[in-house]
This record gives sequence, C-alpha cells and structure tokens, in this order.
Amino acid sequence: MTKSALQIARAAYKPKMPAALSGTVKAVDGEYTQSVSDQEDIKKLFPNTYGMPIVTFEKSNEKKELPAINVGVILSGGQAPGGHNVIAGLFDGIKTINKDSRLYGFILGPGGLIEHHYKELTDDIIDPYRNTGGFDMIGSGRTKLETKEQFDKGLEILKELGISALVIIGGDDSNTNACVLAEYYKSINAGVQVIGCPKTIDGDLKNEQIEASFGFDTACKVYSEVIGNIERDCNSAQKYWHFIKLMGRSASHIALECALQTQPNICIISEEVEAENKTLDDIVTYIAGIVARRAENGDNFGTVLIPEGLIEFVPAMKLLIAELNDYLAKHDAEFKMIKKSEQRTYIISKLTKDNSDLYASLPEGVARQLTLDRDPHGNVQVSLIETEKLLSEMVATKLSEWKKEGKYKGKFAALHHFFGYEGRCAAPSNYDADYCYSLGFTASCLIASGRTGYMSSVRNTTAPVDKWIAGGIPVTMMMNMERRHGEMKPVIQKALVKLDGAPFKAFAADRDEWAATTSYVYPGPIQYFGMTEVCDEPTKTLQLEQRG
Ligand code: FBP
Repeated sequence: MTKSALQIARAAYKPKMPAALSGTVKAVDGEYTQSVSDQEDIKKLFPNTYGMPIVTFEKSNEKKELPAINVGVILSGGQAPGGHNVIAGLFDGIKTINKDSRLYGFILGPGGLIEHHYKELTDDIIDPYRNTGGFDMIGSGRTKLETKEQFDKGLEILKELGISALVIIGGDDSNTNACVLAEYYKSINAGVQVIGCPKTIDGDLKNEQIEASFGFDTACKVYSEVIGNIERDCNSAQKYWHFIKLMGRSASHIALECALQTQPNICIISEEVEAENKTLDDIVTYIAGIVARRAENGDNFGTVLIPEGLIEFVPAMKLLIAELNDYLAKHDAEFKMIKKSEQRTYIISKLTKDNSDLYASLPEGVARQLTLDRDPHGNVQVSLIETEKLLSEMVATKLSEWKKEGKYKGKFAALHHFFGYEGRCAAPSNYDADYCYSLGFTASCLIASGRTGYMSSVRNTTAPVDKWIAGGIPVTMMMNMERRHGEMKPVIQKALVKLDGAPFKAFAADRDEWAATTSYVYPGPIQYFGMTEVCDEPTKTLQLEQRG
C-alpha cells in the first residue's frame, strides 16, 4: 500500500500517556454515584449497575500476575479521528496485563457482534493503523444493540471466542446501549464485562468526569483550517457571503469551537435560539441585519457558521419534528407506501393544526428532508437538511424586501458549504492521538479491575499528558429519561452548549465586534511535529471550560 510521507512519519509517533498508567496500576474507588436525574427510574432499570463508585487509577508498587484475557472491541456510529488509537491503546493495555491476552474486533459496528463477523487483531493488523484517522481497521455501523435476542446472539460468539470483556467505542446512544448490555450480562451472570469509550466529533458526550469525546479536537481543527481559508478568500475577493454548515447533529459545540478559532462575522448557536424562543424569521432578520450593516461600510462579504442541528432547536420546528418523529415511528410502513409526490400532502393532512401549517410553509426540499428515514436511534438525519441554503435563501428574500423599502443598498451573493465528512476521518491531532490511546489503555485497566457498566475516562487534559488522570465513570451516572421513538427511555444526557459556560460567554462577548469588523483568524492546518504550543494546543472550548 502506498503511503504519504506524513503517514510514514506519523506511524512512528508514540502516543503520550498519563504517568499513572505506566507500570502496575491500582484502582481507587471514589464516591458512590447517582444518575443526573430520574434516579428512581434509572435505579429500577439498572439494578445491577446503578450507583457504582467512580474509579481512579494510580501507580502501584505491587507486582501482580494477571491471567490472559480475551477482549472484543466494537466501533459504533459516526467516524471520529483517533478510533484506531483507542484500539491500539486497548491492545497494548491487555498485552501489558498478560502477553497472551487476545483482542477481537467486530466488523462494521454492533452488527458484527450479532452477525458473528469478527477478526482477531494482532500486531501485524494494528501497527499500520497507529495514529491514523478513520475506522477502517474494523469498520463502524449504526446498528442499535437493544434487544434481548441481539444480546443473546452476541453472547454466543463471545462465549465461543472466550471473550470476557467487550469495549464499545461510541457516542451517547451507543454508550447507553453498552450500559444496557452490561446490565443484562451481569443480570444473567454471563461473565462478560462491558466498557464504553466516549467517541463523537459532536463533542456532546461530556460531563464533569468526561472532559471531551474524542475526535472533537481534530475535527474542529480541520474545519477551522478550511473556514480560515474561506475567510481569507472572502476578504481577498470581497464579493461573497459564505454560509457554512458544520456537522454536529444536535449540540452546537463544533460551530462554537470553530467560531472561537476563526472569528467569523456570524455564528448561530442553536441552544441560544431555543433559549430565546427564536423563530426562523428572527434568525434570518439577525443575519440580514448584519449583512446590511456591513454593506453600509462597503463590505458586501462575510462568513456565517450554522450548526447542523439548528432546525431542531427552533422551538416551533422542534414541536413539528417531535410530532413527525412520533407519527413516523408509528406509521412508517403506511408512509412508505405513499407516492413521493404525495407525501407532503399526506403529512400535512396528518399533523395537528400548528405543525401542519408550519410544515406547509417550508420550502419543498426542506419539508421532504424532514421526513427522510430516521437513524436507528430515532434521530432526524440533520446532516441531510440543507439549513445553509434555507437560511441564505430567506436572507436574500428579506434583503430584497429591505431594498424595496430603501433600507438596504448592498449586493448579496451567497455560496454554500457543508463541512462534516471532511473532518471525521482526519489523522488525529496530537491531542486526539494521545487522548484516544490513553482511553483505550484505561479501558484495559477497567477490565483488569473487574468493572462493567463503566466508561473509560481521562481527565485534566489541558495539563501536560503525564498529569492526565485516568479512571472510569459508571455509565448510569450520566443517564436521564428521555422520549425516544415515542417512548420514555433511559439515555445518557446529551451535553449541549451551556449559555452560562465560559466558551459561549467568550464568544458572546466578541461576536458584535466580529460582525462589524473583519477580524478573521486563520488557524492553518493541524501540525503534528514541532513546537508544543503549535502542535499540542487543546480546543479553545476545553481551555475555557477548564479555566472556569
Ligand atoms: P456520532 O454521534 O455517531 O459520533 O456521529 C456524529 C455525526 O458525525 C453527526 O455529526 C452527524 O449528524 C452524523 O454523525 C452523520 O451521520 P452518518 O455518519 O450516518 O452520515
């Protein structure tokens, strides 16, 4: 296989690890835990895995001989830079426990477990993937692991391969399912531990103990590089408004981080839109107002960042989507029988009055996109909704009205971009390479200390790596009850952008100036080799959150 010069050099990179993980490790139990809310419900649903203590790993002088273990690993959901390093860290970790330990990768996500598709991961297989992006070593998938039949089918292959621990690398939904699986296997004394690892570029799987989901750092740096390039082009040609939609299904962490890195003229934060009960027209008026003010200074150009999930946060749209989700969950087969050309009219006839009126008012394309298949977790596939075009079209209409009224004299030409897939498989930054390797290694320590229903956690990651703190967090601690597919379900609480949090406040303090002036910052490409301040800087979000 031909490799680029960077790939060859990068293969030799040795990820840095928390000092506590080198040598013998001991597990220190902390406080017993509770779920973030709905404690009684969650406790009832997870009688065997609820309330366990937080674990921290510390260096130990005790030398312990541990038996070899067979471990399975699954990559679940969307790709995120660093997944291969989690596997490498896990592999090195279980080999440190006992050199005869074995690792099996299930192919193409949780489906591989159910369908018994796997391969043993040996040095020969793992080494070429060290420090690389992508999930292609074993592939990923979005099959939802949720039924007893699936769990039992999975157990058959785990037993056949003598696997006593399974590591599921995934986002909030996949880790929720990992916990349900841990609970089930414990309840039937299956002898299989289940450990989760926090993955998602979206950055919304985080809390007091889980500082960041892996991949967020690299993906944001890739998007910020390209946004910076667009800003420079924009400021050079001075003739376009660039509407840039950024991935992140629900939360606006990616858009916010990219705004902090690149200082665009406008960045919409979905969580603020929801909190302030904004309508689509409010958002359009806000953007058009800035376009008009810049035009007064002769600046008929600019950049607008739009979070992928925005549409679901506009309160009226949220109600519409919730009703659509419930309706389509119950009448999916019937809906699929309706001719494409008649689906819009069909939906209009089925919804309640307000939602029906709103649905009818949406441009054809967006209305259709809202009824496309949900993902296996019941989420609208927001990456398929062209919010950037919807907004720029509506801004253009508003500006032409203002022109007629003599309120606007500029020129408005828009270009559209969507950055998502471009960043999800990038070679992990040093931060993600180190963080992921440490998460994988920590998972091996959780396995060795007999834990199940835990998520691997590495904290204090704005400090030098040797000071990072490794441990485990009971997954039930992060759960609450939410409505999914029309039913109340226990799920890990999504971390949305906090409007009273330091990253949002830093953005809000400067955004008016960025709107009026042209204060672009050009972060440039990720640097893998060189000065630590250029190569190892964590995200602005994390730095601001840690500063408090
Ligand atoms: P995960 O939550 O599984 O990590 O996926 C995140 C994400 O990249 C979102 O940002 C995006 O909305 C979605 O996946 C796209 O889904 P798909 O990979 O199926 O196209």
